[in-house]
Amino acid sequence: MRLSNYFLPVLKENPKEAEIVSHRMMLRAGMIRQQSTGIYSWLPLGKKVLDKVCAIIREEQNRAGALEILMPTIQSADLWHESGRYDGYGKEMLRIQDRQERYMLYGPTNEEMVTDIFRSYVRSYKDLPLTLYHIQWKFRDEVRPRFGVLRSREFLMKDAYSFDLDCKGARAAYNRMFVAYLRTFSRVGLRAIPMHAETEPIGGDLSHEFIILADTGESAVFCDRQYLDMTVPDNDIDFSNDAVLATIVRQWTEPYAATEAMHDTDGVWAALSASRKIAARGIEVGHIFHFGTKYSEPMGARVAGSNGQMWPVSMGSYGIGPSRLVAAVVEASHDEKGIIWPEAITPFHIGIINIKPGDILCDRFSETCYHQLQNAGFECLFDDSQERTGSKFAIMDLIGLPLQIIIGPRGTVSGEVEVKDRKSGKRKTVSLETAINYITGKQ
Ligand code: 5CA
Repeated sequence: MRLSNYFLPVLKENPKEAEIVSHRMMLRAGMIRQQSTGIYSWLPLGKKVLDKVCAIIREEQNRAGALEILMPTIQSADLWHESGRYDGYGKEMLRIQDRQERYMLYGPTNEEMVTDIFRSYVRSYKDLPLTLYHIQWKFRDEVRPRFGVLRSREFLMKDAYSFDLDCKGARAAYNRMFVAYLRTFSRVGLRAIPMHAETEPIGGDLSHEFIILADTGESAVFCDRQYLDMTVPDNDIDFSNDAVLATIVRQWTEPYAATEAMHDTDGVWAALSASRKIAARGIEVGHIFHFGTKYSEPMGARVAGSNGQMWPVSMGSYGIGPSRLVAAVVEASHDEKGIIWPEAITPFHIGIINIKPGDILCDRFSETCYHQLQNAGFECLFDDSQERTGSKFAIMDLIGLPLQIIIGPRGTVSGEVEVKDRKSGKRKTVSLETAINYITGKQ
């Protein structure tokens, strides 16, 4: 992509409404634009990152055996009357009336709707286990929307829902999602710690929040330092082996980890040595729940067991906020100059800066570099603009692509370009050929 053909509305000044780094940098890098309180548009650079995050989430959901569907954003209030949640949900729910004066709502979550889908088709335990998920916008009229897309009113959610004949099956489904979450967050470049958590307003008796440690996090969290060294299961993990998954979940839940609401200052925490205690702030990027028959019972989602008797299915729900996750990555990975994208979700792999467009050698080198890297499958953002050199460097650092190739008149006369690693800031002067071979050889 040539910058001259792109839409990258970077801001020179720090937007004053942005209190935390991720909000500030996402606005400055032209990733998002606020349209109304807690409601954002995603501009090209932001949309690319969001799509990459969703692609990783999808891969891991599919690997864990979940099936993708797409449910609407607008729901009928009738379903929520059936589950008994319509009144209790309070002002967070955006309630709408259509032209027929039917009561509708903009979905804050989809337990009711997915339970309705399930009960319409599934009758037998032979069709279980079943886990359905979708990635869809949600609306919650939060009391305090803030920090940009970290806590917005409209936000993207991946929500999965599991259906099993009994509690044992539901626990296995919970474990599959638990392990899928460990892998998902690790793949986007984050260390997420599963912590015992409250179950409201979804309900149930077992729940974990996946938390990223960050000073700007909204909640106080407490955990064992051991979590920072634990190894995430690799991609040949067998999701059909319940015993293996249960062992992994046990390992990842044994060391102490709790959100403020569940924190017990006595017992295990008190016994931990001071050097192992982490009392910090955290961002919740995922939340999983087992709630048994809370929805299947009142909504009549029953299946026949092996003896023919009908049972309400045992359910769980599993959420990740992809839009929040993008901001969480920025919180975790930046420096004073801007964002530093992890390889897996960077909007472009390489930034190519032509310092002097119009100069014959600079143009030739830049074009060769751009074409060869694009052809080798790398996504490149090629700054072919007439901006000042300082400003080109600042923008490239701000948008945080992992690798930069800087092509200027001084180097090109001796056939050389500069390769800069965004994270370490280290620069190397090498021939154009060496630079291209080095990068393409990394594939
Ligand atoms: N139905 C369940 C699980 S599918 C549920 O709604 N869980 S939740 O309320 O915990 O939300 C799931 C995830 O959505 C959270 O972990 C968080 O990553 C994201 N999320 C929740 N509220 C917001 C918000 N206001 N802004 C951005 N992301 C949010």
